[in-house]
Amino acid sequence: MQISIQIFFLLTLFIAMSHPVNGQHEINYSEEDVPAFQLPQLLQLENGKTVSSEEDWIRTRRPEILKMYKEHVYGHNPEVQIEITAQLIEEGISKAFTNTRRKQVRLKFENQGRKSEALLLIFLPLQSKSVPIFVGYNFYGNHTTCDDNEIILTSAWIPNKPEFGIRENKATEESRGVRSHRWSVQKIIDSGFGLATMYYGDIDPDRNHFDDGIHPLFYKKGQEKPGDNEWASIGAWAWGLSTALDYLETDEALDHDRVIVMGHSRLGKTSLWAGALDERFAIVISNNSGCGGSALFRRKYGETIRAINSNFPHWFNSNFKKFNDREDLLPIDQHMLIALQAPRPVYITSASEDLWADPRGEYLSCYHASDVYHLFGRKGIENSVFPEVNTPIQNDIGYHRRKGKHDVTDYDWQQFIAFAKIHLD
Ligand code: GTR
Repeated sequence: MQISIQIFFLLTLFIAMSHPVNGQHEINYSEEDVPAFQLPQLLQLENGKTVSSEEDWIRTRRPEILKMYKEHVYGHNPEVQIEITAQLIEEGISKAFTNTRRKQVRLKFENQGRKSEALLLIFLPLQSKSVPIFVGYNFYGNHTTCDDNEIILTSAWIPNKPEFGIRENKATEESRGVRSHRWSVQKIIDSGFGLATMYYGDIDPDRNHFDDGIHPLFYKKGQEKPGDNEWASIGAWAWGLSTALDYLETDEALDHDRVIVMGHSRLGKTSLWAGALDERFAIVISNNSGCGGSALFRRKYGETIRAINSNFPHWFNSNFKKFNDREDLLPIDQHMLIALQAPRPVYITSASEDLWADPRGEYLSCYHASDVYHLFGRKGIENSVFPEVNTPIQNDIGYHRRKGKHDVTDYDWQQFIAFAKIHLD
């Protein structure tokens, strides 16, 4: 008896160790262990008919896919209208760069006595009209994106990062410029583009709370958190990008038809979702976005649905948790999210060492999305063979796999600028 209890205990321990909880279990990094899978049909309507024209796609298939994403993954954005005001609160020549103008705008959100606000930082070439502009979120506050001392510190909650001088969840002077390597501001300006950035936590702090940020402004009476099929954090961040775009469209210096949304990692998932919801974004760029971004869920390589839902339960809607370990039951996969950008140019990147994000899965999504681009007479990713590192493809679907780690580098910006120049000129 004693022995069998011991064996039972050991067996339980063994099972627990091979299936650790908290989303870290069964992470696969071997191509050989990628399961055989079938992707949901991109070009088959729910009634079984095949999509064969642009019209079929625009009128029927695209709305079908968008609805599935809202229902099962990122959530429906609420239909409530809130009050939004924008105020230009600072303007000047930036001493951190040459030939660069800076503007700072406070966006204020209000509904039924609840308030929240965000700071939008804009850099523009000094002498210019009709400037195309990149817009994207930053992770630690606008002041971390460069060494410009005039940038106003956010008052929103920030995750602590002692090595950046961020303690007690507050922006500090010490953290100015700590993320400047990720923002090639001078290069962007010298190439004739503007850059607008906003701290994503100004819209919704990245923590598993739904009583802060923008969500509570949209609640019905008595509501305390979003419903199972409603937006979570990625949905809110995507909404914030559209709100920033509403403001940019009022700025006469900008070309409103050439606004490019760019995001990295969780914010690259967000840029794809923002581009799917809001077709005013002329180009969509998603850098190293991995699981829930550009990577195919069904490959189960690197981060999985269970892992992401365990570590970040607030990113996707509650319905999405039903697909933990059940990827095959999802009615969508991420080639469809990329296809939702069509026919606009979309650029996806991977980093060679960023296996958690599944670089090959990110590439294959682009490849499988291409049929929709073909409907519009555009060129997607035409070859399923994984390209070498640092060999960008600049078709209407663009892609590169940069050598190195999960990050945004000057090399990435060089390709984004080149891509924008090819497709927007
Ligand atoms: C990781 C997460 C990824 C990615 C990344 C990031 O921890 O698992 O999906 O979003 O964070 O945003 O930096």
